[in-house]
Amino acid sequence: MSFDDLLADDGRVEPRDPMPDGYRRTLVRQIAQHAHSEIIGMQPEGNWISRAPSLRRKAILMAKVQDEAGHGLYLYAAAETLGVDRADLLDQLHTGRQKYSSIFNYPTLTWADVGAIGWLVDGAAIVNQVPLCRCSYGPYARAMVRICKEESFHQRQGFEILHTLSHGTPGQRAMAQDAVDRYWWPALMMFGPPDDDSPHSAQSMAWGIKRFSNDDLRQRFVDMTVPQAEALDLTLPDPEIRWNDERGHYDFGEVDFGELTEVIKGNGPCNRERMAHRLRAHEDGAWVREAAAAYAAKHAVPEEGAA
Ligand code: FAQ
Repeated sequence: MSFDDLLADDGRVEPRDPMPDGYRRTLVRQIAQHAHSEIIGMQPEGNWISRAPSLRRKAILMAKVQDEAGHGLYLYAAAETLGVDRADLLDQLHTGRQKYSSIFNYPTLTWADVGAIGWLVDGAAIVNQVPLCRCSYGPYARAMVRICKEESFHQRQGFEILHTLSHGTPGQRAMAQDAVDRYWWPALMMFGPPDDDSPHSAQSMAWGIKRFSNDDLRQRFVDMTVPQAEALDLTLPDPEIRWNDERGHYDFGEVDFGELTEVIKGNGPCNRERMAHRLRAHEDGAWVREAAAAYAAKHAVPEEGAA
């Protein structure tokens, strides 16, 4: 079946199928950015592992951060099915030629930020990623199924942290509210620029890579989150949020996309720190990559038909 017929039939494109160069390039760009986000996304929460308020919270947080590493690895593996090399993708991240999500350039100042990341950042990630389980490219879609299951668990974990804090002492409650105040707008920016300013959306939707536009997903996230904020007894820092009966959605205030542009350009509060940490970790891990390569060379299974 041709590429166009396959898409028209809502089929899945597999690695050896013919595909236009632009489709392949778009997938590599998006999957690599997604993988990089998972890996850099370990840093803000990793910052609290040694200071988690109890052994139970520490064990849960370590498991969550490890899950993010796993997500990065499935996604690099999905990108490799498109004929690119993982080392090359990492090099593009390290030299600033490939992006990662803006959200991970914000600091985690208090323990409540770990709750806000779980609730809002994983919550936004789920809204964005559930439709990607139906992405036209098979390996990406299949990776997303497992990732979404784990992200749902992460989101509940963040909600539970905030619920405990918001029903705790006045100081804990204030800490939870402050975290939500700082993370709300950056979470809305995760969905990308508005549809009118999104250069890739139309083509990505035509190719069945993205199933919904950035603004549609942002609205879906607001609609899902407002009732959850009520359940937490916390407020969202936007006085314009109100139910609109006519639209059947919550209205909300204007997102500062100027801030998103600045963060993407490298001028967010933690961009430099995140990249410096990432580079250091990569250099420190050189011996592991060398050992793995030496082991693989020693134990290589000869290909069928080889002498
Ligand atoms: N940050 O034309 P569009 C997670 C870039 S969740 C940085 O709209 P597109 C889980 C975009 O790349 C976070 N850059 O682009 C977790 C493009 O630049 P380019 C990761 C952004 O691709 C939770 C340009 O702006 N999730 O990690 C952002 O159609 C907790 C124009 O934009 C994914 O990556 C941004 N927010 O739509 C981990 C999901 N927004 O490439 C740890 C998959 C846009 O031309 C802890 N990705 N840009 O140089 C997607 O769904 C899409 O790529 C979008 C952007 C929606 C992000």
